[in-house]
Amino acid sequence: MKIGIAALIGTAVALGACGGGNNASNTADTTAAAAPPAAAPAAAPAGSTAAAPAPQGPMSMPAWMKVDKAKKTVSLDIHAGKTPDNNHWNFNGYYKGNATITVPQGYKVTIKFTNDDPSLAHSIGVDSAYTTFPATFTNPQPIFSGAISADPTDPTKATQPTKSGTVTFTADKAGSYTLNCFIPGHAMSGMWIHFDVSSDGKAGVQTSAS
Ligand SMILES: [Cu+2]
Repeated sequence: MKIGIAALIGTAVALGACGGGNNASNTADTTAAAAPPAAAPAAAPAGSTAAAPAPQGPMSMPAWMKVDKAKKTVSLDIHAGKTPDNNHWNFNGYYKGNATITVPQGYKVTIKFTNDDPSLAHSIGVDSAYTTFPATFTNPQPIFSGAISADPTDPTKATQPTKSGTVTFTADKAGSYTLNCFIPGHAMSGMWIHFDVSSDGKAGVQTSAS
């Protein structure tokens, strides 16, 4: 995953340098030179999906999300392949960034992750806020310690159909992230949603109108 991030940063820097043409050229040159040139070709694997804009709708609290403000805990009941949408490659029916889960900073989050896809294994974890996803993840490290399901990249060992597991972590850093599957090709094909950690106590789910 580190390679993926470096590649994405490299691309962003390159795009900025190309599109800029302004008085920041010295800075851009310096930054571009610092990025490893080898990263560029791997930046945009064929078929990767561009990020959908984060949903701007009202925040609601679905039955699958429970927040205890006194205990500072959030429980999420998330099913991979809950609907047939996107070839079952979805979380509670959401995919390609068409939902945002927001939890308050400092809360302990427990995800009960169940795989309803009849045929394929899936995984879940909190990752960087990608704009495009790599085809494969190598030893992915979640944003928060523990925030990833077991054997997340291995189709034979990740969460199998009808199985479930629990992912527990503390959302100790506010920001915008993604919740995605790490099986090769899945996130790239849309198996991801937004995951925000709020610094102001906000909690809930927003979805894009469809
Ligand atoms: Cu998957």
